Amino acid sequence: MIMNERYNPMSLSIKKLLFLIIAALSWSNLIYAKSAATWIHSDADSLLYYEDIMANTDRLEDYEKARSWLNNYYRGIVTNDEAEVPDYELVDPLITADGQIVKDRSAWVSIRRPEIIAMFESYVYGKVPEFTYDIEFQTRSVDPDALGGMATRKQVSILFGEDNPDLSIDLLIYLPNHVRKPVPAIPGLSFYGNHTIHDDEGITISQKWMRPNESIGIRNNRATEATRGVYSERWHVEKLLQRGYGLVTAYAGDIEPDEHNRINESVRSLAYEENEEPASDEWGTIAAWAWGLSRMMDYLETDEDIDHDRIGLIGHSRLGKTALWAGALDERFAIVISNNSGSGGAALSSRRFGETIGVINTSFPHWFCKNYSRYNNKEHMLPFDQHMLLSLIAPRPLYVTSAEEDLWADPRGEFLSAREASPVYELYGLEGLPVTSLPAINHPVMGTIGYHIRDGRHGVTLFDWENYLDFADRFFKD
Ligand code: GTR
Repeated sequence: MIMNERYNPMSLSIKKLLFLIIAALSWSNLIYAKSAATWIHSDADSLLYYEDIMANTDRLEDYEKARSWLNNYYRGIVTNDEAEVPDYELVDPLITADGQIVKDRSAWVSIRRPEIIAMFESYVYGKVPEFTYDIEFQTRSVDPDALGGMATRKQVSILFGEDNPDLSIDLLIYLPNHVRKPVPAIPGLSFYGNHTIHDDEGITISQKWMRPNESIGIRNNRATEATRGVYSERWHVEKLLQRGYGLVTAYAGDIEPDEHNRINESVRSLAYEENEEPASDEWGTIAAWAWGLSRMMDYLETDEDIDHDRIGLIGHSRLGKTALWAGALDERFAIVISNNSGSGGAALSSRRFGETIGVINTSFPHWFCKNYSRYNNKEHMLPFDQHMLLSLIAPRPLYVTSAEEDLWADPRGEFLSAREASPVYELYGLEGLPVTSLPAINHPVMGTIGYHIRDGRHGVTLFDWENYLDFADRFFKD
């Protein structure tokens, strides 16, 4: 006999039983959830809880919630007070992992330098995986009579093959007309495109995705004509040209857009299958930008108007962090200039002054490799610090700059870092930083490491440029 379940008294009581079991379970779950909430009462517990979610969840909503909780938490414990800087001890760049003292250049080059690079690759910026790619340089335009005849303007695109039609690094190059070629040149990336560095109408306006910024005319994540020249006061193109230097720039977003989860529009996509993600020790955005700078260098080495041995790299802020990492890895950059690079750049992390590792990893989770977040709030466990990044530039000239009011970037921490990189320069018989205590405001000091702290805020000024050019002249001009 076929029974209709709905009318079967036996089945009804089973349902009731089931209902009671489910209700009891949910009730006990409620209690459990409540006690879990009480259990997650201390910041330490919440930290573990949200760090775990941020590292492991696939759900965007949960990720964002965890990221925002962590970011608020880490920002809440930031200090700008010297009295609150914890005791810390810096790792000696000249003692190897197994405790040997590095006494000469050959031990530095063959043992310690590679050890330090490996640490920064595995725990900070991430290593570039092995991959092959096509590369091609295409000259888009040359104007020998730019800026009223003062300069030759070239626009050249670096392309990555037919399979990647949307990927291009578009270079803008100004070369001084009044000096004999080849000229020394200063490459550097920009935040919002080539057309922002000068109001020269010959510069192509970038059509790439950009971070929102109404105040400079970015609409719907795209640059507009209103964006032309908005950052000219950061670049001082004419000043560089007058001093006999060429300027080479590209938009950082050509290499990778500065936003979490835009890896598909970036050079990093060249290394992965669709939906494949970088491993925890593989490159983040800063390392991708640095890789892009090396591809720009590949082009520059083919340009006969530029002296390939006199190319000095500059970067400001997040792009200052990038310049340091690119300069550390790629020794073709003959000088490296870090302008207000701060946390994850020149500033020491263990001082925990201004922006900390926890803050930066939760504000910009894409910048570093995933492993870097192991040191959120755990700076005392770092087996290295940023002075060791600076030491990788040796024996090449390095210039570090701070701004007095830019406490977020920890001016003193940037200075100390430059000072603590000096012993590696001394191994080469060179003077690193010529002073041991923070110089007065607006008083540059220059050894093979140069440093100044200028008055004012985060930014790049004419004063900064004048000192960079004076510094470059010491090494690039007879
Ligand atoms: C800030 C960030 C800094 C610095 C700066 C910039 O928001 O906290 O590390 O890189 O951006 O790039 O302008």
